[in-house]
Amino acid sequence: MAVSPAPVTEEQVLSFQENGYAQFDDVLTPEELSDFRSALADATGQAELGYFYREGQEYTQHVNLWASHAGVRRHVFNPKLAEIARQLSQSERVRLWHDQLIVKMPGNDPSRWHQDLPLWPMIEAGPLTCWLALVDVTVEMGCMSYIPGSHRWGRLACGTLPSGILATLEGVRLLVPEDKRDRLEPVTIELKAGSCAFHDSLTLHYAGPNQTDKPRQGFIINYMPNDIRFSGKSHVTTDPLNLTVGQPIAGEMFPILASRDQTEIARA
Ligand SMILES: O=C(O)CCC(=O)C(=O)O
Repeated sequence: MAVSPAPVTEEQVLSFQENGYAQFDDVLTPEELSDFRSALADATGQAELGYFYREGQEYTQHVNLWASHAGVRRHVFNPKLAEIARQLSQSERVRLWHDQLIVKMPGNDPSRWHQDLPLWPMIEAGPLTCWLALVDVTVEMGCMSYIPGSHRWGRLACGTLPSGILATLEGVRLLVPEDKRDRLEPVTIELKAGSCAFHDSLTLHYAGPNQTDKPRQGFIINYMPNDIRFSGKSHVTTDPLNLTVGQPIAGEMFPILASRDQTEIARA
């Protein structure tokens, strides 16, 4: 895949820093989107690939398809998306943390409000997520919402509340700093297929239920700046790797996808 300059403006970087998320329209060409969807259909049709798969009430998740399917890998390594991640995170280089094909089936529940970082085995903050729409994603299908500025509120104790409470904004009020409670104004973002939104791993986010009869298909690429260290927390991506606490999360499972130094970038 040819390297093309990433379409990131200074305004988008500033907006990401201020709000903790940013929207990018039409990042994939129609050809890229169609090829990506075909590759995903091929990968998910091969049970023998042996990647992590989970069906839940909120969505179905296929994790790290990149590692076993070359067609998917070419799109996960897309230099355009990775360079956006690098510029938004203001880092020298970004690595792949993991990928997820995420399908909210008709009738699936809301994806509860949470931050990503407390769920991940990382000492430092800084990772970020690209949520790419593989189909047009509307409010009725359960598009994503973000709470602007919440990435500056530190790691919140999302996991300590009874299950279900965080399906509503009322639940979020129990978590956030007291002076923010009465001023929670989520922004909901509908995306056309081939468009995406990036969010910081500390940004509170949520997706509504799928109230349509069509699956809501999205693809998530989680990136991390170099130099993020392992905290010891269990995670499907790091569990098989026997990392020691404090060790940088690096190596072949976490390829460099964008760098100021082009020679460091991994090839799909
Ligand atoms: O796609 C969804 O419904 C939720 C996605 C999510 O939580 C995430 O990107 O971290």
